[in-house]
Amino acid sequence: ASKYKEVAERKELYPVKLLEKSLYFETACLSLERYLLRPDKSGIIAEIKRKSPSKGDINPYVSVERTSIGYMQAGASALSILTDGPYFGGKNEDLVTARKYNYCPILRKDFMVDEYQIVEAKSIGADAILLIAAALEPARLKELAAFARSFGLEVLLEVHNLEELQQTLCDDVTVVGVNNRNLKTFTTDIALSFELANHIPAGITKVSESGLNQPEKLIELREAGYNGFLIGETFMQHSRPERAAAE
Ligand code: IGP
Repeated sequence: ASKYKEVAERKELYPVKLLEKSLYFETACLSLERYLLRPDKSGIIAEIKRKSPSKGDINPYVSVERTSIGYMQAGASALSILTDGPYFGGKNEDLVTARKYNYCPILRKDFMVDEYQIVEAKSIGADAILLIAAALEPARLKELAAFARSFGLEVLLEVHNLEELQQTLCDDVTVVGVNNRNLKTFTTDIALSFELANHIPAGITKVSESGLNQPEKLIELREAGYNGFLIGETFMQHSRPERAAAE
């Protein structure tokens, strides 16, 4: 609910008319899906996350420049930048910074509830947005997905179970992320990714999200059909996350 208030406040400060002047509206988005499927890349979506509700501070003073450049040098396929302030200590400027130094798809990671945030995502240079099935009515999620597509932004649809998947999958979604983190207990279990793998239609690009801390598991997940691996904490808990990503 606090997101709605935050969005209303920003709308006042930076009306859509102003956002639309951003030069990024003249730039085509890079396809997250295409980068995940590139055979010369790892499939890793490397995340910048300063803190989280489950862990508290992880790396509050991280350098977005150094970390994002290092992630890409280490072979990441894409970047995930948390822009939510209250829970994750992120900000829009983090994405702007990552954009400035990297040529790769960038996922804006936030709780999207309003069209305004999608215009904003495009205006700061994002290539893809996250839509969380657990946080939106299915019809509303599909509306937001179509709106995002109208700007060329790709949608990563995040699900936690079969029901969410079946209710929200639509033509505007090309990438589905299975979040291994249980939102009630905050614990992660990769078994969920293996369970849901066969229920995601062929032709949809599959991403496993959260709790990925063993290289062997990425290999197993790839064998199960996953092309993408969203990794935050495993990298961010190191003082130099980009070095952890290179290992
Ligand atoms: C990364 P982890 O366990 O590697 O730090 O997880 C990512 O999956 C997680 O940050 C995430 C997230 C989200 C954060 C997944 N979905 C939605 C905020 C909102």
